[in-house]
Amino acid sequence: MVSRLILVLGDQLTPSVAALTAADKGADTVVMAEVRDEATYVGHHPKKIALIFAAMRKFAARLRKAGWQVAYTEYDDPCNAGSIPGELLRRADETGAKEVIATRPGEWRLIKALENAALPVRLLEDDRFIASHGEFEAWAEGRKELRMEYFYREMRRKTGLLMEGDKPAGGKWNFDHDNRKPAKSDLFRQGPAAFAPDDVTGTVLDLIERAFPNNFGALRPFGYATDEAGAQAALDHFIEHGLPQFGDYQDAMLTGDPHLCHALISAYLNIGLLDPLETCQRVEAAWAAGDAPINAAEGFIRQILGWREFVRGVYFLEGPDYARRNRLNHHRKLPDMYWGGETKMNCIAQAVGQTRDLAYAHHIQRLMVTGNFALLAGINPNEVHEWYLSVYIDAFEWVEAPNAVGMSQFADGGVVGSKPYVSSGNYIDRMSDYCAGCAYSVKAKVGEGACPFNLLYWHFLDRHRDRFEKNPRMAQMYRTWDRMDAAKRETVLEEADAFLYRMSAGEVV
Ligand code: FAD
Ligand code: DLZ
Ligand code: SF4
Repeated sequence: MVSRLILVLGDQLTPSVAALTAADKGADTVVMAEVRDEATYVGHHPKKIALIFAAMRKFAARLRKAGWQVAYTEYDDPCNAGSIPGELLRRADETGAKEVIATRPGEWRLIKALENAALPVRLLEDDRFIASHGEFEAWAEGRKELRMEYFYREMRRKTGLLMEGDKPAGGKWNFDHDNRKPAKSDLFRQGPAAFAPDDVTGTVLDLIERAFPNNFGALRPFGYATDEAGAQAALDHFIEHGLPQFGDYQDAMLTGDPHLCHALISAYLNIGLLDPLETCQRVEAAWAAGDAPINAAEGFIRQILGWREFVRGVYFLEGPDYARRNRLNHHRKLPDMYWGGETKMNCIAQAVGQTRDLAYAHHIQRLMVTGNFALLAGINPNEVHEWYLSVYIDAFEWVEAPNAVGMSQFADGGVVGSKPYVSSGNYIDRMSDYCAGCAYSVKAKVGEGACPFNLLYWHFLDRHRDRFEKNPRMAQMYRTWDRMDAAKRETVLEEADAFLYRMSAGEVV
């Protein structure tokens, strides 16, 4: 029998991934490759490249130990063809293979590259998700609007997670209302699990340091797990220490505590070291054992069973142009402060600073600080998208684009969310301690030192009045704006314009 090539990508590190399940261990050759094209399609955070390369190397070793023939290409191998299709071709020449079996990648760019490869590639559905593409499409069919909440309920029914018969456990589908406590610095938290780099990871860190010296972000210290056992240990750590308070403090932000009670497992889920359904089942079991309250377990399970599955469905349903949409016609350049440039806005400095150091920021920092500001300031969503795709350890387009382009920038015109996530400085002040250490005053609505979020919030509503005025969820905001004294409204808009002008001119704002 002629051998086939079995492609395993850097985010497909699951022993039961579709291409491996379809392969013949005795005859086929697994192809894994660290390549320039994947490492540079955006300027990934060095920690992200390190995680992927180290986890790929360990996964290849694991496959070899289990009896697989693995052709693995390291980044600095002089024969490295530099791209996934190039490496497939090279390995086909070596082995005489005439066909490739691959699990469908999580990005249209790479799907197209494989479809156009010089040898036939059979793409299998990636079934490491709770909902198949077919199920999502069937659910979406004929709906005027796609709303996560309804999809999530379907998924609860399908999996039986947190269900008592056909009723949701605790009597409610969604406990979000109980999940909005601001954190205080005396809240006791264990901190995240940290993993000292072993020899494999250490070698990769040295490579990344040499090969990507100018990428935004700190490579060291590196504390991420790089194999399945480590990822499971990180999940155990979260269930024991973070989950009980996850619900209460899900939206909170605190200086000096980037993680609070969050799980830090998105990267492990996204590269295949953790299984989403098993992760939800572990959390459900903790709740059933009395180790976590319902608002925590439901809040957490909703993120994975609801949001994660929903955004993946949207990305593939909407098609290859999704990540490039710009329905609000925003064209301003992403300011330097997103790349660590100086800013007087403490909330942005905190969110960007920890992103640079850790390749991590939690959901509310991404949505209501960096995302909110970019949307209010009218930044080009393509640049915002590339930024999110670059700087986070967990960023893969199928999950990043619906969150960044859709949920956070409303650039999809309302596919992911029914209204834009915008807020003035009040929200940030309520949920964090950032404003106390800021050069601006969150209480000041206009004038010297007024918080830019306060000015830009009204500027955003005013410039998009035609689109949002009739949205019932935004009517109240427009009523408040309209009740404001006309002279004050004019001042707000003038000051917002002046702020944007100064920001775009490169002044430190
Ligand atoms: P927790 O808060 O502990 O949540 C648990 C898990 O739920 C996460 O690990 C993640 O797998 C899942 N989850 C939570 N929220 C979402 C969501 N909105 N969409 C999908 N899954 C979710 N998540 C990514 O995995 N990759 C991305 O590239 C990404 N980009 C984002 C960009 C923006 C602008 C925003 C607003 C959100 C983005 N998210 C992304 C979602 C979310 O911020 C991260 O999943 C989360 O912060 C990861 O940290 P955690 O593991 O500590 O999550
Ligand atoms: C993100 C990434 C990086 C940085 N490097 C590689 C690589 O060298 N080889 C590889 O197989 N995969 C890598 N990846 C993950 C891919 O970019 C990912 O599979 C696609 O973006 C689809 O999700
Ligand atoms: Fe951010 Fe405004 Fe608060 Fe400063 S005052 S931290 S800019 S919300």
